Amino acid sequence: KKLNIAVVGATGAVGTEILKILETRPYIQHIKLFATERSKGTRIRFQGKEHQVETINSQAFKGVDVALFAGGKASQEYATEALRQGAVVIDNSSTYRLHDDVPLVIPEVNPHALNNHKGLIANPNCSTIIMCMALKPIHNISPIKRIIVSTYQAVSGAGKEAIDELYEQINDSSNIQPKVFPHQIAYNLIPHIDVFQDNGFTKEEMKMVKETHKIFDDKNIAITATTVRVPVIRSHSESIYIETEEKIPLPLVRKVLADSPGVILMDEPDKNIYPMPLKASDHDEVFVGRLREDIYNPRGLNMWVVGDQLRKGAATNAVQILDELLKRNLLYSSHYLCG
Ligand code: 2RA
Repeated sequence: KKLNIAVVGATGAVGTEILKILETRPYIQHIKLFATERSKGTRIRFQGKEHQVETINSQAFKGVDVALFAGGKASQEYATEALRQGAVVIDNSSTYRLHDDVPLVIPEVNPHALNNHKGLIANPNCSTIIMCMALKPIHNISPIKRIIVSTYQAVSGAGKEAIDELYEQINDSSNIQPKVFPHQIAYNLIPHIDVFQDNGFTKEEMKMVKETHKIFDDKNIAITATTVRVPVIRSHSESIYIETEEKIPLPLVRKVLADSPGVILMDEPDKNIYPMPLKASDHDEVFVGRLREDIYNPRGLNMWVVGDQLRKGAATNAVQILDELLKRNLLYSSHYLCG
């Protein structure tokens, strides 16, 4: 059976990528595109047909098999309504990620979490996905006990307006009035992503802690994160230090990473080859390089990881969740089950 799909937030930075990836999938019968009032009426070509972007109405999800929410406020307002109308929901917002009955899934890492889904599946935060893709193959050899991560996050992680803001500031630096970011982002770094929490960390930093615990099903990993916005258009980079329970020889780390689906080992420093945002952009894989054993701790390992956060960090992962649901024959919503 082919599917009726809805994409909510179809005209935003993540929504646009979701459509690009869905375009390649053979299982779509019909697509409905939703966005806010501002984008109403926009025409988008998808699989050879023109579609008009609509705003969500009370019957929006009738007959929809799967609704992909690109993120933001729409999830809070409409995800449960989509479920009620019988759709399986794949949600890219942070709203439901930590709910006990909502699987938080990276298909290469914890696909089994889908088995008991109740209709709503959450897509993890972009920086979390990128980190977990690089770390899970290592965690499988010897459990990771400690993670210290600093991120270098592209402006597109904050949406389309954020990209415009960076270009505007570069084009005219005489009159800068930050709107999306709390400070000028051009020629600057901002060590502040999402809101500050009582413990001094930002919500983005705590997402990396809590979501990784849930995805790895291991609350004992001591994780500390510093998340930084950088004036890069696309692809997040992460400097990651880990400590494993046992020492893992570096050649073995290289081998498991090179063999991991969705990961590309890019680590030939003698040839100036290492991951960079410009190289990773528009790719679905996560790139890992600069692998080196810590000088002071034989169980310590440093690495540099880069991934396109709009692709594997958001859209690709969401569509892969749908692929995985189909593969496992798990495409039903709780509403459907209850009749
Ligand atoms: C960011 N992690 O880059 C966010 C997007 N979900 O701002």
